[in-house]
Amino acid sequence: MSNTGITRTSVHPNHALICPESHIPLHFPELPGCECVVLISPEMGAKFSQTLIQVAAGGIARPLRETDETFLLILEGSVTLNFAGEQHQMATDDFCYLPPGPWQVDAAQASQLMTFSKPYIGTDAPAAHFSSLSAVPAEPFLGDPDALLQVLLPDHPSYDWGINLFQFAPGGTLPQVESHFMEHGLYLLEGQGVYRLGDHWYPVEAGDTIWMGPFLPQWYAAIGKTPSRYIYYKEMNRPPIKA
Ligand code: UGY
Ligand code: MN
Repeated sequence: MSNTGITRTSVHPNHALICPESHIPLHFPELPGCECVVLISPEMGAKFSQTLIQVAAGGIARPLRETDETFLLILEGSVTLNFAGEQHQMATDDFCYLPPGPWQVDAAQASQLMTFSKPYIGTDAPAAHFSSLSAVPAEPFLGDPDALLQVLLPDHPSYDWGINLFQFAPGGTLPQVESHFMEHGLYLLEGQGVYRLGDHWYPVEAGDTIWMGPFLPQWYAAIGKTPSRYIYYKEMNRPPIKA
């Protein structure tokens, strides 16, 4: 993009759109060979973090905070994930849930990862869970075949979050303008659309990140000639802080 001072990135007290042209890669000493872009973090007002990690061949990724639980998706590449003395080979579209504690990713080739992370709410975090996007069934959301939902994590109250994937046919929409206390962190994997966030309507496309704070009115319409897909985090199975 030419250097005109123009960006679609837009940050507000209760929502944010973070676009690739405003990513600032960081190097953390604990993650040798990694460039990290912190897309969403508590500095913004969120109660979780969402991070894009570009691992060079031979690089090592670890939790930035071992007290956090992590959801990790391989956006591209192939890595070995070491957890609790076991090695898991993971490639593009594979994902895992990791409870608080140490883990390590060794990248044999350049790979791109995305993580959601936050302190676990409760005392008995779920065990680690490994799967792949293609292994999870897609169901019509509220009966609409143009909005297919994949629920990526097991339906169990020990999980204090849900990570889901939506696929919209061109012209598909969220069936209502939602407003709920649960936050979202969202990464658009494919396609394009228009996201309503509060009283703003944003054109969005693959590579964009969205933070939605509590009760933010939200709605999505997929436009373009190809399907659009986004992965998102939401709080689950826990009451509001003050019910
Ligand atoms: O699960 C959800 O709240 C979802 N329907 N929200 C969203 O996609 N913005
Ligand atoms: Mn929602």
